[in-house]
Amino acid sequence: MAATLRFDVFTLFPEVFSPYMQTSILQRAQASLLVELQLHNIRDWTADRHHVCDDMPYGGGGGMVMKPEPIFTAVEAVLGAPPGCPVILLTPQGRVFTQAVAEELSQKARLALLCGRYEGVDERVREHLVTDEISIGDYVLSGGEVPAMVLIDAITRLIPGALGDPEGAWDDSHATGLLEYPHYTRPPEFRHWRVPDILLSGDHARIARWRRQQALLRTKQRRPDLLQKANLSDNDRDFLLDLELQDK
Ligand code: 9D3
Repeated sequence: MAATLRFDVFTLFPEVFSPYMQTSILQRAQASLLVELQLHNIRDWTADRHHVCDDMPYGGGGGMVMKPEPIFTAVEAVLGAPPGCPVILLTPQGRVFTQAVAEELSQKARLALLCGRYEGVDERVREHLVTDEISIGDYVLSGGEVPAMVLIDAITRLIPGALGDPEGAWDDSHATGLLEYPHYTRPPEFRHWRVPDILLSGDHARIARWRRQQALLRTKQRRPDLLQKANLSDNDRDFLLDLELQDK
């Protein structure tokens, strides 16, 4: 089988990707040719003796800006001009990455991920090379490498066959729109803390109902915003109404 999704990552720090890409799910997805990852060091595409990738901002001010030439040269050498696939810039100014964005991107055959460093990239890269800009949330990181790994991880999990268990992706909290119910494993008692009896009962219908209610309770307590969009049954709504009455 051919690779179903190919990532081309353009970065000044390719070495930070390898250890994470060797962890179980990502490693297996690559071994089974469901995803392919190619790392490209932008510095390899500089034309000057000192391999300079950054320069001072026109107009002054602090910080440095990534130069356009090595980025255009790298991306066009690997993907052609114009590139025939999305070129995603990881930037604090992008649209926020969500499970819905991961699902959208998992449909593509190839994705180029461009990791910014310093204060950012020359605006001509955004205007004439980049097709999409993504942020992973409102906090300040040092560059786009960790965000690129976040995308690769979340997108790879959505490729059919990437998880050992074909049901695996379905039960994920953000796939159902609710937070997860609590999990327990052996031993049944640890430091006098017991696993809830219902989980030991073998009554699968009651267990399923308990888990659903725990998921609803947690979501209401911690992420009430998620309940607005969640797919709720009449039973779910009854349970949530009861919670309001009891004020749990
Ligand atoms: C503190 C510097 N900021 C104001 C002058 C601008 C800024 C530039 C570059 C802030 C962060 C970065 C580096 N971050 C990323 O490249 C980045 C990022 C992030 O910081 N948070 C969430 N998602 C992303 S995606 C890329």
